[in-house]
Amino acid sequence: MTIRSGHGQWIAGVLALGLFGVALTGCGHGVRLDARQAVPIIFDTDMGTDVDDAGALAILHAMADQGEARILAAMSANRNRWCVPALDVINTYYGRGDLPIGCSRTGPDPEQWYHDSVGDFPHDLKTSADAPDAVALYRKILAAQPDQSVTIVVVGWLTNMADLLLSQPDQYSALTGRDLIKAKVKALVAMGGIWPNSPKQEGEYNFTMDPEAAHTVISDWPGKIMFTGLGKDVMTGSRLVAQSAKDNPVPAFYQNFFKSYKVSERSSWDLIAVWYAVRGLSDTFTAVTEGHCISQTDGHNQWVPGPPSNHAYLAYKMPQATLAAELEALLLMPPAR
Ligand SMILES: [Ca+2]
Repeated sequence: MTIRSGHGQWIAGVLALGLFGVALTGCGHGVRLDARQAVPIIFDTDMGTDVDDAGALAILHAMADQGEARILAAMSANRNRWCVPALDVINTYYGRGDLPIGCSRTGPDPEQWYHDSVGDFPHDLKTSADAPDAVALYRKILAAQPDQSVTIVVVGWLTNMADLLLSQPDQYSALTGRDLIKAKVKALVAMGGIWPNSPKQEGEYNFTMDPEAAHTVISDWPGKIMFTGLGKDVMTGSRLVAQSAKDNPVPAFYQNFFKSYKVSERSSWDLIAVWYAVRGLSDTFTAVTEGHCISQTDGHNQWVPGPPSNHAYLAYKMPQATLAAELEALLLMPPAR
């Protein structure tokens, strides 16, 4: 089972701020969000080891349907054969079956439970090997985008980010990976880490699954990174499973997870990362910006207070129950198609 430690030390501290958040959210999202331009975004996942990845991609599609995001691609850091078909199933349900999908050729390869439902829903990529190498696809897409425009949200291991950073000029760009990131990427949002500090020798799952990649990105990424470790106590999925349309694959994935682990709802780590990547801090979160993160090659992370750096991490402002209800409402939004 995927075990990810939480953020309990912050909860008491943010409750008072959260009450303030309720008042602000009462006015609804329409006015505020209509004023924003659609965020060009690449979704990067370890799809298949937990179910919040499916929920995260679902709400990204829902926000794209509302004009808040423009999805450029979905990428898997997990090499497992079922990951790309699972992504394709969700993209197809939301009317974006032709969205580019890339898959790591170097990442870990765990297989859990997605294949129980993939075959029940329309898709045309039958195995992860049918998708191009994620790094090549990143380079192709980034090279074609305006400068400083792309947000990358990683809700899994940092495998593809490390491989992109270390990539060399190719047919898509004469730039190295580092220079291509500097030119094109506006922000990296990375779900990972325990903030401000993980216990020694006990890093968070997304860092420890590929600790060298996490260490490379934390130490050497040439741009801004927002780390998000929030979500353990933001529970979603139960209304989705109870109320969603039968042709929606996402509740089927949640049901598989619930059955496997004998639970009826799931934490929302990855959904929160996507929400922030599209909507920003808004009245939902605050950011801790004064300091920087150092990591070790075993995947644990430490926050060193000091002057602002290219690192920040996210803290709650909205109460977690309110956030859970808003995430579930996005999960239940029918596709615009
Ligand atoms: Ca994930």
